[in-house]
Amino acid sequence: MTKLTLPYDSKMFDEDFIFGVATSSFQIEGARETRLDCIWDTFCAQENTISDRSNGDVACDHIAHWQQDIQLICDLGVDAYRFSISWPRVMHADGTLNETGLAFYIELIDALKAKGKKIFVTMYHWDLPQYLEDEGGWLNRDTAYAFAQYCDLVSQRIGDKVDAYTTLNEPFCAGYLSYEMGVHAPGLTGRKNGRQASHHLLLAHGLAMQVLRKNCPSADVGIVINVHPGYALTDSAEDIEATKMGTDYLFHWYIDPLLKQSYPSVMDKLSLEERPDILEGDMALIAQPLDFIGMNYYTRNVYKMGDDGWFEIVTPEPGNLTEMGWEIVPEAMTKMLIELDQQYDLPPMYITENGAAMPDVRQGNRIADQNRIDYFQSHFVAVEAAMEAGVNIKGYFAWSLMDNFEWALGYSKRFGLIYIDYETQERVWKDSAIAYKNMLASRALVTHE
Ligand code: GCO
Repeated sequence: MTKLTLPYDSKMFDEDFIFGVATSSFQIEGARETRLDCIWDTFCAQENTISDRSNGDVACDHIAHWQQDIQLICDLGVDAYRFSISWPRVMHADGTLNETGLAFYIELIDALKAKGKKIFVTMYHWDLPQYLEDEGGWLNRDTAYAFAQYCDLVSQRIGDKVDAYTTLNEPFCAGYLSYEMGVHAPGLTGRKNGRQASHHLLLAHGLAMQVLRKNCPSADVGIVINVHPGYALTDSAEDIEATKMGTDYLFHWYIDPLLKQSYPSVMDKLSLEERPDILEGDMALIAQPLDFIGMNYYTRNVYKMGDDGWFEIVTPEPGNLTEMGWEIVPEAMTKMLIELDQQYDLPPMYITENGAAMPDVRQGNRIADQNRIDYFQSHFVAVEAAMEAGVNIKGYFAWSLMDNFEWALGYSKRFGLIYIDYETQERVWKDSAIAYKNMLASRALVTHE
């Protein structure tokens, strides 16, 4: 097994650079009977939504195994744990707190704190309570206010125990994949739906920023977005135009409102009926000052112009792909980080997710995932190169602590450092977990001047 290494003088070895692991509530928790239903429960129960027809009822049964999972986090030697709070676990449908649900997170946070871990809490990783979806979900503007209220009640209680709050994880997925493409819960389609849901998500972010800042003055507050750097299939003017359209529509749509108080000009290509309803003052509300921005990076998108004058994403050729069919292009990560730094007045950044699904095979108690180690290694080099170029990156979180429910692909894709045997709930260290642990331990040998 080759190791994960960083050069001795790596900026990622700086004392204040944080390494972590990340998860999300619906993907790991299970124990569905102890919370309200969310849109993913409903979606999973429909036909042809989840490739292996699975659901989140049990998942990694983290609610029962959380102490063991904290021990894994400690044994890995990471500095920080990024997880999300399940809205339907901590709130009742009448808008009051569910004390039992909240007690779970308080115990989890206190135990992590006692071990000296930094806590990065995500308030929304896509598990919208079904009772809110019944009222229109993210198509209903009131959902943004309900989100702010949930953030208010929860943060009054966990307040400054948390080092960093993230309002939303990936509004692109929660808006576009869920309300426009229909591939994520609640499975709606249409441009108007996607754009409107995305706008309300961003509005929810702005409202929650204000609340979290007020309640938790010593915590950092920000948002996590996913980035897909765009590349043109050919250097034809059409493909270059398609790349700009695609990148604007799928990526800048979610970052421009935060940092520039506007939507990108691809909005002009939409008919009036397809554009989101935006009320006066919304854009200013969305563009709250951020303490940090989290970037989730996995791959790039290659675009070509479609016959209808709209962009198309080109499926990558077989070869250098992960199990998701995603192309492995670490240099696109460096290029994108540097370009973003030039294009925007960015707050400090974290890489809040990066990792790979691989065709893991368990042989006894060994999972020899050299391919995942190689993925991490090449992306460490990519982050390092961006930092060398002057980009302010404060930390890196591997996705994911353990194998989990990969949304529409169910349990068929494994992203974990730790392998989960879903029959027995046994946790098994993959080679990549051992390599990550060893790399983190090697930091102790580095002296800081
Ligand atoms: C996302 C989510 C994670 C996914 C991961 C792999 O980026 O889509 O934050 O929940 O599991 O990214 O697809």
